[in-house]
Amino acid sequence: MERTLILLKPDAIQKALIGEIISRFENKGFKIIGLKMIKISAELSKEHYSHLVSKPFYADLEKFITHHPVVAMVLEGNECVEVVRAMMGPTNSRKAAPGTIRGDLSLSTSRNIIHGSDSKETAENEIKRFFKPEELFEYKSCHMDYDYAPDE
Ligand code: DAT
Ligand code: MG
Repeated sequence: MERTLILLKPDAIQKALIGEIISRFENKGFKIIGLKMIKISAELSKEHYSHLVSKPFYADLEKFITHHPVVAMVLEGNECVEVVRAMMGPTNSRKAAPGTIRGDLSLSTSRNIIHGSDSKETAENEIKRFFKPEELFEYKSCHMDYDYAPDE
């Protein structure tokens, strides 16, 4: 089953949106198989945002993401990488459609509430970066108790 890494960024936590966002993923049908609050180190930030370290906004991004707690989460579900990216909306929250997480909860690009892996390959690397194998859990979810669709 496909997995993806989510970070609820400091702005989501400061705006008391943790429950709101987790509810969206639970309601959609994704299974939370890992969940924790962490502080990201400068080293981890540079690794996670290696595609952005040379950008002019990187210093602000690193300061923002390392000075405050974030919530890290692994979701599991059919095609969850792509579905979560659609639920998030694009990087610039002002361009994100109403109904998406960024579209409903932010007006910003640099403070855009949430990170979600952008491909299956990235997701595998990011999950290993943020979670030890023993921090991920297998359990029976309520979706197994109803007559769910065969592709669900
Ligand atoms: P995404 O988070 O949608 O995958 P990304 O990987 O290109 O986008 O960038 C990672 C984060 O870096 C993004 O969520 C917010 C910040 N960022 C990206 N482009 C930015 C910009 N032009 N100005 C300020 N911050 C930016
Ligand atoms: Mg990205």
